[in-house]
Amino acid sequence: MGFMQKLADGLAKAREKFLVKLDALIVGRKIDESLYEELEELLILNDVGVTASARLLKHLRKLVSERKVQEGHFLRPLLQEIVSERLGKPEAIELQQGRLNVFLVVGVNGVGKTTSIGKLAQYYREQGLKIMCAAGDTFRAAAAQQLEIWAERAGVQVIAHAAGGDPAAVVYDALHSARAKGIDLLLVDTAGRLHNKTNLMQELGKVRRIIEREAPDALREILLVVDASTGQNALSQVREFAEIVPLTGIILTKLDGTAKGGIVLAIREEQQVPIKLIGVGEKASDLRPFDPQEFAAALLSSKTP
Ligand SMILES: Nc1nc2c(ncn2[C@@H]2O[C@H](COP(=O)(O)OP(=O)(O)OP(=O)(O)O)[C@@H](O)[C@H]2O)c(=O)[nH]1
Ligand SMILES: [Mg+2]
Repeated sequence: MGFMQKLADGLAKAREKFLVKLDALIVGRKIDESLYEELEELLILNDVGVTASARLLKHLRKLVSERKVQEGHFLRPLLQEIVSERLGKPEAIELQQGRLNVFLVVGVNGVGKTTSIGKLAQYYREQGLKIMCAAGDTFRAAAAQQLEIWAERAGVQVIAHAAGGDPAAVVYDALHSARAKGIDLLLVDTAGRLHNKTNLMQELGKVRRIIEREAPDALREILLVVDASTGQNALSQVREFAEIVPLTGIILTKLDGTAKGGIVLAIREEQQVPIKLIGVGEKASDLRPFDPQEFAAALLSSKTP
């Protein structure tokens, strides 16, 4: 199965729900003020958010007048064009060869941090890299075991301490072990934390400082995992985590489970942090680099790939 097909399958819920409504709205109508208003409402209902929807509509009006379009059904390809343009270029994750790279993975409870680390471990292992995972979630009893299951599947080592320990100590040990073993990539899992719990957020700051201190220049990515089905709440998660650690990218998970894909646009328009990876399922191969063009096509193209 090709990538586009898999992505379209992953986005099937969002695609069906949105496209059926979009087509019902635009097909057979003339483009006028009330159509724009209803379209804006539809975008807002699909998690695009008020700010991003307004910008999209402004862009759409401009294209419509430039191209002298009058029929509603032309709006769909125009929207696809606008969405892929506004989402910009893909932002790839790049590793430095021949030295230790560290990814710190953070986010609120249950968004898919551990699963995404498992998927990343498998992906990079298949690329021939030496991978290690650090079980920085010492909070939840079963967290380390969950990581170990993924790691075993991928054939990579996990550094873990007893539950209740200090995550910074786990990370400290993992960094030293990774150095000694010539590891290319260390993936650091962390406990799910609510962004309004100050002490847990401070702990995250500490983990980051340990990495910067023990392995200067190794911290390649600080990835915030966000569940696509949380809607506009995702925006405040990005904002709050970015205040504690300098986020380099977002992993947007569970896009397969949401009937709304609009959060991708809301994040893009309202936050500085790029979406780098998307999760469209629970299998190891269901974590993908985020490609705006492909995403726009999978969501809006009339041709199912
Ligand atoms: N459908 C779908 N499920 C996902 C995806 N990513 C993760 N999940 C599921 O989401 C659930 C939670 O995933 P975890 O990886 O345990 O999340 P977590 O952020 O580590 O959770 P805590 O450690 O408890 O904070 C699991 O059942 C995963 O299989 C995805 O892209 N799509
Ligand atoms: Mg976890």
